[in-house]
Amino acid sequence: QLKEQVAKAAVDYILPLLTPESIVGVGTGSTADLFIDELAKHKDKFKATVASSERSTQRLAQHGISVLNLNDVQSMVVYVDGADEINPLLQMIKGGGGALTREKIVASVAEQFVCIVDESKLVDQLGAFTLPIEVLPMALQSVSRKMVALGGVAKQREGFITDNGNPIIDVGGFSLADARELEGKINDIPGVVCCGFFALSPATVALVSTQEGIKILTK
Ligand code: DER
Repeated sequence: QLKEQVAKAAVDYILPLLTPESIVGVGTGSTADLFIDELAKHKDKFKATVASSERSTQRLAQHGISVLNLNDVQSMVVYVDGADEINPLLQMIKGGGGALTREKIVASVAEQFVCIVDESKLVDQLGAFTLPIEVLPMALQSVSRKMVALGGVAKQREGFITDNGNPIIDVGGFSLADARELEGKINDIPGVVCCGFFALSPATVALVSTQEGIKILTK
């Protein structure tokens, strides 16, 4: 129930930020699912949402919450999403659920990124969790070779295609206290659509559910 606790804590955290005109950015994953269910109890307190995946779009719509196209939104007060790992700099690895590209896009439009995790996601070094990289189909092998050259071990995520119609390579073998430089290098590899490092764009705040209750981490 640590995930339920942090999902509820996230709604309590953002409620004071919301007006009837507010747009809320919504992440993807099992924690984000619980956040959506909690948010639905307050759907009269904001205008609409923008979602980071078809999965979250469907769950929001099932609650009768309006989901807008990002192209119709100029700004968003907050983006709420989980992470696979988060370090003390609030840098994350995301993409375990395969939604990293739309997550990074929606997060980039929000005034603040509220990351919701249970304590198992807290790390000092990013990289125990494999790094997802969304690539264009023709670049699967060329990007994999580049990642091996950078010290990684690359494996295509079998039988998976993102909402954007692209495959994902999961790359292990990294251990980084600060992932900004490597994120920049990966972004520059031809064929890379997006990688799961959120180091150049870290969270603003992390709500962490622990056995002793909710911790709020800032940089
Ligand atoms: O795929 C993603 O980026 C998800 O947010 C993931 O990082 C967290 O998923 P979880 O809440 O199911 O652990």
